[in-house]
Amino acid sequence: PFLQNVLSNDQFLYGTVDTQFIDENPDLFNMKPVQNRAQKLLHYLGHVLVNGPTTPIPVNAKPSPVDPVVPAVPLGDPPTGFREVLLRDGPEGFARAVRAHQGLLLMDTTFRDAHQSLLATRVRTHDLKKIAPFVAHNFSNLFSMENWGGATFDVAMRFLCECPWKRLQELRSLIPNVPFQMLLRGANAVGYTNYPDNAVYKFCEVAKENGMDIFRVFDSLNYLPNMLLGMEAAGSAGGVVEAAISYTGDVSDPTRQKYTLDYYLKLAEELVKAGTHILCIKDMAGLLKPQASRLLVGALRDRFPDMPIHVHTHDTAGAGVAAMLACAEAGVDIVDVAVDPMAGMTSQPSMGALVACTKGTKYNTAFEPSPLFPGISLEKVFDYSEYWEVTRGLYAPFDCTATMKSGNADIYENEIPGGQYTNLHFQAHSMGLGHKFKEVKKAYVEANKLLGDLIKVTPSSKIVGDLAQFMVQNSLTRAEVEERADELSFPLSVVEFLQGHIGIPHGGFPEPLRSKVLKTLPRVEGRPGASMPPMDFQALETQLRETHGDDITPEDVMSAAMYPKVFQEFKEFTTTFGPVDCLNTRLFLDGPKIAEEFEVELERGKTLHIKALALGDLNKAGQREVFFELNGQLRSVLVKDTV
Ligand code: 3PY
Ligand code: ZN
Repeated sequence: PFLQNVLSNDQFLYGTVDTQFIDENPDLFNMKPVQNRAQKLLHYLGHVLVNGPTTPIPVNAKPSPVDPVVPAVPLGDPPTGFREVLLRDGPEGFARAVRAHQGLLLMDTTFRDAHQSLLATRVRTHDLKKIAPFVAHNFSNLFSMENWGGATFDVAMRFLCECPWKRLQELRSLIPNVPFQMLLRGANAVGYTNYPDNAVYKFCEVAKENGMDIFRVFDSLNYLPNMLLGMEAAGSAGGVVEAAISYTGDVSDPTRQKYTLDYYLKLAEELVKAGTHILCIKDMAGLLKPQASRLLVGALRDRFPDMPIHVHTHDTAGAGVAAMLACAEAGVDIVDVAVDPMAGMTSQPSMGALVACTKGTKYNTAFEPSPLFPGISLEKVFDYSEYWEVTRGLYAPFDCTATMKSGNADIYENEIPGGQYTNLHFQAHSMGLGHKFKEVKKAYVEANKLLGDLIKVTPSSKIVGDLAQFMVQNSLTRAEVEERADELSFPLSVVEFLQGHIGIPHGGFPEPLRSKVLKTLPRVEGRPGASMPPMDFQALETQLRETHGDDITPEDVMSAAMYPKVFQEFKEFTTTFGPVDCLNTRLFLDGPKIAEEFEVELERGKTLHIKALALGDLNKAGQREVFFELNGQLRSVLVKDTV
């Protein structure tokens, strides 16, 4: 309002007043609009009280009423870790130090893949921030923490109504000593489809500026041109490039002839030639058996003696710890684990198990190879576990264990990635088709064969899943699909895959299926991003400023570049409901109870004291008045009852 008065005052604008001081100090007018965050949050809480959760809740369970206790952290800076080596010696020096390290290094996936696999990616920054200082102080010797990328970017905005960049910034300031790692879907960045090249480059640049260190780059078809683009983008942003070979099939089974040891070695050769700092085997479905680990890691170790090798797996069948121990014996440098209560089943193998099982061996993480790397203490893993066991309870509405009671060795047949296995299980149960899950998995196998036996990971796994669902819904067998391919209306994702929108699969596209489905539809030749026009970031920024006002950041521009509609809805949501990321998870998901008193910290030193007082009757306009006490004063909000 003040700004408007000044700018509409004729005497001020055109009169003889001396405005030199103001002319010379334009900063005087950098005024933040009144935020009214408290009132917006009351509006949100009132809305949840009246209408229930704003985020879709797949499981009929409430967040646990028990609050996690954060273990104590000593005063002062956390000990130094590998990040110091990285900042000092750069990606090459860092890779050398990792390779030279004696013993087994761990990446902790608790902040990303573990909850993506078990809790539908729903863990909020609020709960990550609380335990972050403990991690910095007690796990300074981790190789890295995976805390970003994959599905977290999309879910943060879409379902948690929080900014993914803010998560990265806040965690970075709380954990300065451990390298951060993200999952980059190559030319798909953090999305489900190919982006123009300049969008992938810019994304990596902004991620690096916000504190990201290591970029695990994969392509869902292991399509080399897409991988090279992602690697180039991560590398030129100054990041550590970890090229990841997505693993499928079984190199220990001589009858499996498509994805052989030779196939993986040749791909690794290309990635090493392209200058990757670290080589990763990304076993997204948990198919890497101990014997296959010995063969694959053993062969890579022989071929690339100086290259750090990192293995990622999922524990769906229950063989994850055995496989990771076999990898360690075969010469791997780093394996992925999750804290015990966030491990197992479709998540990573347990950190505690790996630490305990390697103790006393030369692959140990728990004894002192050097003063800089004192190793991981099992006692500290127990404390970390205690926090997560209770925190996991807050996410009961999303917990896969509501329906899934165990892992399953059938992944060796259906090859479904961990996160997708949980999703499909959820979907089958929520449609009342829980008893048909086996059928869905069988259809997945058939759909994969129809498409020519693909590497299956985001987004190719979704394409296979969409085709499987289509087959189940329409009671189609593989033979029927093949026969009637020219008349069926396939899911869009399948058609686009066959058009070449995500790249070219190993062994080429399935024929005659492709020709029958596409008929005269256009086909993308070669790498999809190469034929896409570059994204105009300047125009995008201008448009965002017009829509949302001037506090658009370069990070916002990247969010909108990746997910235009999701970003738009996220901005609209927070404009109405304020910074809901400040609410604790129970309040965010389920709202307060009447008479409940609680605190909301908006920022350091600015805390709201709120009490939910009462819910009014329905008025003629279909609204209810919700009464609160805010910092001792009575406030009310009117909420439309939509239930
Ligand atoms: C992702 O792309 O999100 C994955 O976790 C793939 O494994
Ligand atoms: Zn994974």
